[in-house]
Formats: sequence, C-alpha cells, structure tokens
Amino acid sequence: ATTFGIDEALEKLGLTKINEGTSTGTKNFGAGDSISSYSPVDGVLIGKVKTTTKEDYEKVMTAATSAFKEWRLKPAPQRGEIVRQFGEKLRELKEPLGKLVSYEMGKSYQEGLGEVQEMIDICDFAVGLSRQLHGLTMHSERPGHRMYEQYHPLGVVGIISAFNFPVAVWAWNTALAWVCGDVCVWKPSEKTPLCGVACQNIIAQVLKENNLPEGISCLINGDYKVGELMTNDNRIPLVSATGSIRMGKIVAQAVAARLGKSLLELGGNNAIIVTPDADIKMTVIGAVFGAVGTAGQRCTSTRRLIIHESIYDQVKDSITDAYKQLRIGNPLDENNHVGPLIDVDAVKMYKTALENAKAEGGSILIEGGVLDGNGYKSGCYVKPAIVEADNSFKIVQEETFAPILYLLKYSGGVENAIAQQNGVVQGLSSAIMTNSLREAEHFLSAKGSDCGIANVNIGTSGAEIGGAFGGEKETGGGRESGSDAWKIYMRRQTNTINYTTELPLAQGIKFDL
Ligand code: UN1
Repeated sequence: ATTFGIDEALEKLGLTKINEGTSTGTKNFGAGDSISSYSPVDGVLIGKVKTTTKEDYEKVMTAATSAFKEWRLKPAPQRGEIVRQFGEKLRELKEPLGKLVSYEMGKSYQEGLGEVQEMIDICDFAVGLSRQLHGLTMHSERPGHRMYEQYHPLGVVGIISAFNFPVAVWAWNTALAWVCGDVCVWKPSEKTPLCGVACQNIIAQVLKENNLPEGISCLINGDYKVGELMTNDNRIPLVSATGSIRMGKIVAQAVAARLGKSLLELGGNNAIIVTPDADIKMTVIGAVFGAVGTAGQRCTSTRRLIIHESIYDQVKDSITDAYKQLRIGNPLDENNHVGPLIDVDAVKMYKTALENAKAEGGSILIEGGVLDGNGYKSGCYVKPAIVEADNSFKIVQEETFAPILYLLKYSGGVENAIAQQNGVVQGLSSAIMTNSLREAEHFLSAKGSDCGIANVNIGTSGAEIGGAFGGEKETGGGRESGSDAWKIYMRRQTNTINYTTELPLAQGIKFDL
C-alpha cells in the first residue's frame, strides 16, 4: 500500500502545474506551446509542459556540445560515480516516481515501481561497466609493432522514447551513454511529458551537486517535429529511438541519409509456443501476465499463443477461466490487475482491431469492450479480449498496443509452431513452454526462433537489464541495456604503434627509396 497521494508525489519530484519542459538542468529557454498531460487513470489534468521551439533546440545543442568537450575527458570510472549518485537518488525517489509513472501512463503501481527498479539496475550495471570499457589487443604481423583498439566517447546521443516505458528506456540509454562519455538529448513521448521533466529534475540535481555542466543531460519536448530536429542534425552521431515500426522507418531513413547511426527498438508481435509437454499452470501465468500486464502495451507483450492441437482445448479453458478473474480498474489500487490504455485514440485502435479480427473470421472467446461509469470516467479502460484466429489474418500480423490475445493452433512437430511464430515481420520476443529438451533446443537453434529474445518456460515480457534487449527484422535490429550494448555508444579506434627504427609495410609490400 502507498502512503502518500499523487500530489505529494508530484511535489517530491519537483513538478508543478506548469512545467518548464525545454531545458538543460531545470531551466526553460522557450516560448513554445504547452502540452497538457491528462491521466488515463481518471482523466484529470496532471500538469502542462512547454514544448521546444527551433531556437530552444539550438540552445540545447550548444549546451550539449560544449558539455561533451568536458565530460569526455573525465575518466570513465568518475563518470560512473555520477551515475552511481543518480542511482542513489532514484532509490530515494522510487515511490513517487513509480507513482507518477503509474498515474501518467496508466500501468499498475507495482509495474511503475518495477520500471524505476529497472532504472536503478541499469545504473548499477553502468557503474561496473565504467571500469570495463575494454578493447582488444592484437598481434601485429610486423616486428616491433603493437596493435590494439580503444573505445572513445561518441558525442551527443539523441534519445526518442515511447509512452509505455516513460522512464526506464531513457535510463537504459543514458546510464550507458554517460559512462561511455557521451551527453544526451532526450525527447520523451508527448503522452508522458511529466515523467520526462521528473527524470530531468533528478539528474539535474546530481549534476549541480557535482558542479558539472547541465548540458550532460538535456530534455526537449513536443511531437515528431521536435524529434526531426535531432534525426536531421549531423551534430548527433547516434539516435536511439523506441516506438512503432512506422516511426522507426522514418527515423532510420533520416539518420541514414546523413550516415549517422541509429539504434532502433520497434514493434513486437510476440508469441508463446505451447507444446504437448508444457506445464499448463506456468503457461497460464506467463501468458496472462504477458497479454494483460501494462494493458498489453509493452513491446514485449504476448500477442499470440501457438498451441498444439492435442492440448488446445485444455489451454483455452484454463486461459479463459483466468481471464474471468481479472479485475480492471485504477492501477494505483493494488487489487486491480489491468489499468487503462494510454488515451482514447488507443481505445479506438483496440476497438478497430477487434472488429477486423471478427471480419477476418476470428471467433471471440473473451469479449472485449470499453468500460464506462464509476471509476472508468477517463474512457480509457478496456476489457482484455481473447480471439481464436489464424496467423495469416492481417490483424494478427500487426502489433496492436492493447490487451488482445490471439489463440492459434498447430499440429505435428514443433517446427510447425516455429514457422508460425517466425511468420510475422516483427522479431522482438518469443517463448516456448515445454519440458522436452529436444523441443527447447530446437526452438533455440539456428532453425528456431528468429527473435532477439527467445525464452524457455518464461513468458515473452519482463526481460532483465543484464541481457542485450532488442529484436530483429522490422523490430529494427538495435540492442540496448546489458551485455555489450554499450559499444554502440562509443567509437572504436584501431591503433598500431611502431617502436623500431624501421618502417616495414603491412602485407609484405616493398617500397624502397
Ligand atoms: C518496452 O516495452 O518498450 O522486457 C520495454 C520487458 C521490459 C521492457 C519492455 N523489461 O517487458
């Protein structure tokens, strides 16, 4: 249970009704319009955030580029110390920030806290990493020569993030980018602008306490037009973007046109394969959390269950029974399982998807619908739905950011299930529920899942920060968070040093003067 209300949470995060959203530090430069942030929980206006004008953006970039000149020279472990302090602040503010995430985005308070925990975890990871930005040494083919590689800071990193993880995805990027010696300019989703200002307030405080330039962390606000300022800006060597495939294609093309790098984290169409050997109880928990958690608005949400025909009815009955237990309502009330969608546009897309599924011949197992009346005044609460469908349906091929689960059937061997699982354009997360070693290893082999994440006896969502996070095909190919994802935030340099008085050429070439 929480001990304070949303107003107190806003106060602890330094937020007011009108917030200065365009900033380095906590200063606002601009005269941009305001974005009003309404809570999907109760439809109430939480606050306003000013948007970034072109002139503001130039000031931000001036601050960021000059901060980079200083920050890149600070030894990496000292940069890690700043990230450590940031992680400490997040520990102190976990409850208010988790509450704001829940209230502004609509995910459950537990998930809001979980999201802040992901931020804390990536800070810890980055602190350790700050002493491990290793390159390799190689053996030169020339006598008296030494060859090695080193990683240098890259520059200003642009971050475009989505509403569904309004704080954690920024932290995955920034925590790594900062220890790598980069500075960051962040455009949060215009649907969750207060989460952006809250995070900016926290890091600005840490930078101030350490007498560091504010431009190390910058915030810009607005819609895609503000994002375009970054994608077209050749002062930004790397743009990391999370969101829809449509958005990713636009970002990738703009960044590629100037030969910049992009790190893309786009849509998923994640499936759980349920084989005859599956533990049904575990399957139900994994599938239901994956499908209705965050109201189906994670890029790792479970959208498809691919079930073997021999156990199809049993799984179907268990899942539909579980759905009947779900409580939909205020996500800040810990008794509820499912909160609202982000806004009424999302509700429209949910309704259209269900209509399309029916029109294509899907049969509805658990009826959807929009809730109204007491407790549902925002108009954003919908019922999680289950549809029996076919993988070839156009709607099944798409990612609908809502709690709609498609049940698909397979017969024969696990290869038939894998063919369906891989038979979509997206390639983010995948899972198999099985106790058969053969099936599990087949699923993980080169002819198995084609996704960036492939799990055995775990659902599709809830990845840990220690692994590289991302996916293949139209998911965009980027990897964030753990493992060696840090490398994209740095530039690699190969160095060969000659410590002799001769100048032998490589490849045995003779060039006598
Ligand atoms: C996202 O939905 O954009 O694996 C990120 C998960 C979370 C992150 C999801 N750790 O579900």
